[in-house]
Amino acid sequence: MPKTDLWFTELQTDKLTIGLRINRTIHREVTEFQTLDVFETQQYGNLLVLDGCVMTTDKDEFVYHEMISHVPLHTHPNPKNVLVIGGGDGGAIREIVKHPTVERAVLAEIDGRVIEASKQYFPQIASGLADPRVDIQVTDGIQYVKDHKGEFDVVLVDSTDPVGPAVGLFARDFYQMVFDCLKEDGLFVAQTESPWVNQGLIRQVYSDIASVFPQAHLYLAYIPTYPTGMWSFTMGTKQYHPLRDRQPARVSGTKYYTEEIHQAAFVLPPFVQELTRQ
Ligand code: SPD
Repeated sequence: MPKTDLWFTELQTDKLTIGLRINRTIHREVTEFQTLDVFETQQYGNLLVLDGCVMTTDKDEFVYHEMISHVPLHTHPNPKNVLVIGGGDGGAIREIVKHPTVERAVLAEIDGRVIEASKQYFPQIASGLADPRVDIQVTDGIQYVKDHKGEFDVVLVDSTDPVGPAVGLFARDFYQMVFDCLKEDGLFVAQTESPWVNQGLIRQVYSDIASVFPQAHLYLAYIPTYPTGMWSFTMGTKQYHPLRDRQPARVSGTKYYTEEIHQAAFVLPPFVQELTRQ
């Protein structure tokens, strides 16, 4: 089949784009909250785009979903109740339910159309949503944490970028609510964008999380379709330390996460370390 000359382009900043050659647009809609597109790319398989921003692709999704899930779940000695805010594609849930300790995994996703489109066009990413331990709540994650105090061992904030419906998920008030919805030894992780192009945001988020939680830790992973490829996650913990309390691997068959990657992810280049200085 001849290669087409159609491209999806994400304007990552006003000076930076990523371009992916596509075969076709598979799906396009405007939901109650955002635009939702699915493209078939030639390099990375199907691509999910919300409000013009790359969310995930078939081929590189495992890096993000393994790292947002297995790092916190291997920091907690016995994670039973886990909450994902956002994450409607189901990738984080798929990784969470691999943990034998997990008894309940709640998905609080504001846009039910993301869940449905993911089941239809990304079945291998959404596969974990069918696990009987999963409780899917189509609801505002901020309201959900307000209403569930002291309930969770681990919370993951698998948000979109800090525009549109996700803006409130990058705020100190929200981190305080997450603190309150965790048990007394709970911990949380949020996806916190690229150290190359979101330095102000990372500095602010790290400082906000450090002002709410006794410990804050930033770690990195390499995700080719996200702006610059270098991606950050920020962890807030009440008690456990991600390196000193790291548990032996409880899951097998991961394609990015290993015990060594867990340790190495917290080793930061000085220009990233600098973003965590108060
Ligand atoms: N610009 C990329 C930010 C995407 C973060 N969330 C991705 C959702 C995948 N579950």
